[in-house]
Amino acid sequence: MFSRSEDLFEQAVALLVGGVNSPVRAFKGVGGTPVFMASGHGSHITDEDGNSYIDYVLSWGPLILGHAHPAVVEAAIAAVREGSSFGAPTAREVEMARAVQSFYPSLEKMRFTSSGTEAVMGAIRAARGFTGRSKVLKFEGCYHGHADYLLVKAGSGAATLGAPDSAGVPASFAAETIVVPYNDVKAVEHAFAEHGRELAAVIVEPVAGNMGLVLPEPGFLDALRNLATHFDSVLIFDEVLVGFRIQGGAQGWYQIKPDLTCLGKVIGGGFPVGCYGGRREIMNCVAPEGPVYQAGTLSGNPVAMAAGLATLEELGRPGVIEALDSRTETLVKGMKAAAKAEGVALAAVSIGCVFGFFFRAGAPRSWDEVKVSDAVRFKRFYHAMLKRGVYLAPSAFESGFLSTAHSFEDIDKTVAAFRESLRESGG
Ligand code: KE4
Repeated sequence: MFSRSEDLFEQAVALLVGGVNSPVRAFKGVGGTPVFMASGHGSHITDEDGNSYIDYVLSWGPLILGHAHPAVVEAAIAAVREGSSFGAPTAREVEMARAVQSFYPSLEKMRFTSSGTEAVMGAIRAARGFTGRSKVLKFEGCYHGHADYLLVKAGSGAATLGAPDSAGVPASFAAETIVVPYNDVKAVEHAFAEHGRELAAVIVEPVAGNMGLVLPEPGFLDALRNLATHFDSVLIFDEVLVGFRIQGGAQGWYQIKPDLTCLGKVIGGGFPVGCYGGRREIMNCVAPEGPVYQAGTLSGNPVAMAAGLATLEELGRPGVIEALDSRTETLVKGMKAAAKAEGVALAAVSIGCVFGFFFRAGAPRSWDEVKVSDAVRFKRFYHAMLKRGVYLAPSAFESGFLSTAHSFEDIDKTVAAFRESLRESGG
């Protein structure tokens, strides 16, 4: 079933660290050989052995229209035919900024980058430059890319590998980062009481998608907003993962206006992209307007902008996002019903078109509650689903994503596979 992937993996590990170009792809969280993908169309992805899967990873979120959507493919081809990069300003970047601002009005001014990590680095540096302070408050289990000072009790691949605190990060860097549990208002109040006037920024995934899917409890985001305002710290919403997957973004959904927002994934339509932006007076600290330097050879790349614009155009069509949310709800309802029928303790959650599930009773509120879910069972379950043609993130600490290409037939098949896999992975 996977002989070509096994052969390729053997070659890959001799050349690429762990055989992959991003750790979470290495299947360390689920065991076995990573599946090498060859193509994707709509809601399906096909591996090098010809096995086809309903894809809920979607390149870790970007492919909200599914694989190889005609509008995105045509836009990218048309763009690349006119040149792949200029290292000069282009009309498309202006058009893209206007499109992003129409979805996210809080981005008064913005800057495009080539990854979410760079967007977060830019936002943090702008906050430090604007406030003249150095400390940053983050939350356990949240992942904001691989910048040194944020690889402290991080989620996603760092949590999957059991290395939430990366080697190679000088203690002096980590010392500038204060970490408290997600959803713990008392801990945040305490951190501000102790360090408030030293805090340049509070960065949060307003909906946490990198420890599985953990939703903010009522009052949590309000507390961050009020405390950041009171202590003149910059509130940064990292919406790289949930951006455009929740109507109005997490900031619109929960009606909390951050000072800066980080975006990525969806706005590149599958091409390298990131974006940070927000209050004009903060963003005007960034070069060439101000003294905070941030740059990038391929920032605002014309092909990525074209693919992103095509994506946002499709997404903005009437009823598209609502239909996507409704299918996501249908999927999660089916998961819950399957778990109930099989007598399995399962917490399944969704918001917009992002979902997550945990082998435990009750939706977790924090990393401490996530990490006690049954990750061993998840490993057995993961391979049972893979065998049945459903491709999930190879980690218990990631979220799942739907696209506009996922049909109700896909969802029915997924729910049937879910129930069989619960049974098979039991014990
Ligand atoms: P990138 O540098 O990977 O484009 O974005 C970093 C990032 C920043 N903020 C949030 C909330 C993110 O989720 C991410 C990246 N997400 C992970 C998956 N959860 C990327 C997958 C990977 O690392 O291979």
